[in-house]
Amino acid sequence: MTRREGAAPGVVVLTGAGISRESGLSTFRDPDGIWQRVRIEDVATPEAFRRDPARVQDFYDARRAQLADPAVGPNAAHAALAELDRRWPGDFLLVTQNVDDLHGRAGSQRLLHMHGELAKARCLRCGAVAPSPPRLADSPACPACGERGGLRPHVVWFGEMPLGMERIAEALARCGLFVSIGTSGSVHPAAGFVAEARGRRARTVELNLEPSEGSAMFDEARHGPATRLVPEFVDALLRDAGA
Ligand code: BV8
Repeated sequence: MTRREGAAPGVVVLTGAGISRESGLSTFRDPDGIWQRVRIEDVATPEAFRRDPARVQDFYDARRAQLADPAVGPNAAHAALAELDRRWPGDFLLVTQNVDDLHGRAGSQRLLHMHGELAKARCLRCGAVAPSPPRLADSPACPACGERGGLRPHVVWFGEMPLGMERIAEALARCGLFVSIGTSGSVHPAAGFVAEARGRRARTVELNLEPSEGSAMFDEARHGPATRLVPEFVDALLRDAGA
């Protein structure tokens, strides 16, 4: 990466469940993945929540409880992206599909959770978003309006509009480098971001354990565990930028 006229290009990073795999969290579509154990239609759609709210709350309560496990924490890939955020001299945005809190705990600041966050709950009555109680299945009261039993996970289900799409579109329109890390490229609209970046002549790089569904769209693809690939990539990027 050479610096253009002294201005560092804008960087957009997209992450998926693969970046949290070495922290002990399951991915979705690997052989031991979450969607191999439960069906999306049963736990991750508004229809599922209307049909059987207890089952959906239990599904997210169990995943939220994992985040409280002392054995689960940010890994070297999360830490490297937080360092890139701190030191990159140009525009930077980390867009994550993940609902875990590991990027934030690693120190990432310019961070956007496009599929929401397990650690937050949203009130169906007043719309307030606040830190989630450990278990929503117990129908806790909304801290803003006091309504009991009206809290849902602040997570984007299938068929719901992802969060921050305007900010993401602006960042992709301005970026000179798009890096996709730990995602199978099977969920839209995130899977389409590489095409948007290419359309703006950005350099596109995939760092993933194995080729994703969209691998052919990337200028460059490196395959291996994120805890090895991401620190290496970030070190080289910062070195080339003189940052
Ligand atoms: C919407 C939160 C419209 C919930 C999630 C176009 C074409 C086809 C379908 C659609 C389309 N447009 C819309 C759709 C429908 C749908 C969709 O994409 N369906 C797919 C399944 C076909 N999309 C939607 O419904 C989206 N909404 O479009 O709304 C709209 C418009 C107007 C008004 C209203 C609505 C919403 C999608 C968001 C759903 N919520 N997450 C939760 O977490 O429970 S998405 C879900 O998949 C996951 O949560 C995850 O975030 C996401 C992506 O998965 P990945 O992160 O990629 O994980 P995966 O396991 O698949 O892959 C892991 C990768 O890591 C693998 O490649 C593996 O090799 C790699 N890996 C493993 N270990 C490592 C590693 N890499 C590095 N190191 C390692 N150690």
